[in-house]
Amino acid sequence: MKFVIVAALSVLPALSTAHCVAQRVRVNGADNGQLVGIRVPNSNNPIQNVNDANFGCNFGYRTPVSTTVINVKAGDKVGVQWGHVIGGAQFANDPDHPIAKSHKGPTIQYLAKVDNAASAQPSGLKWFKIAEDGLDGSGKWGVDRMISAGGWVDFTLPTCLAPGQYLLRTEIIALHNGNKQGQAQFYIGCAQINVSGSGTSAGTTVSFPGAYSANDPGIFVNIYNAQGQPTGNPPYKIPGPAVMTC
Ligand SMILES: [Cu+2]
Repeated sequence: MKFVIVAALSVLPALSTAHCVAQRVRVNGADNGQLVGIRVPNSNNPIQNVNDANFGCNFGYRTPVSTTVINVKAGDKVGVQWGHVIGGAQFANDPDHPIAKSHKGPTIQYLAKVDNAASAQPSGLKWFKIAEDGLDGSGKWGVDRMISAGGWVDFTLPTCLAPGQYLLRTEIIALHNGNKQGQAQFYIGCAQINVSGSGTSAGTTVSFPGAYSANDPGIFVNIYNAQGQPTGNPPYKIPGPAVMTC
């Protein structure tokens, strides 16, 4: 038995980091490619402090950071792909790719207007929400749908969105430890986009850090019952402002 225990411990470090990282952007189904037009952190570790100075676009980017700004039109369908590690699966049949199934929670998308999406600094920006996917009536979470879609989260850019350059802040909140304050996991990435169109609108803006608090009912929340099964009880209130409408 001793042998078995030692063998199990030796694989724990790899398996214990069942996290994820955003790494690809597609527009109307056309994939721009790995690490193109998106700032990708070297680590797949989450941020847990909602007041972290890097809550805007995460930190420790894989270098060189892409200089690509992805052209999109208001109304386009945009998708971001998440994976367990940069490159996707960590090994063949990786059960934690694109993310561990336990990591249930919402997927959320924000935009911030910038002068130059390739060079813009993420701190001090004004973010507005353009899409979100939380808990539906069948007990499925945004993360469940992301896993079913091979790591992709697709959403539609508002048709009335004003043209210009934006940082697209893509986020997953993993709530498996959300019953303990400060233990929700925030996965964040920022894509660099240039929107064309004739719209004039934006949504209600918030700051990151600033928009979330550790005791927000969508962050400090128990989503599993005493048997470790998802409680699956809507309504679940996704953190942040309302999604922009046209
Ligand atoms: Cu994790």
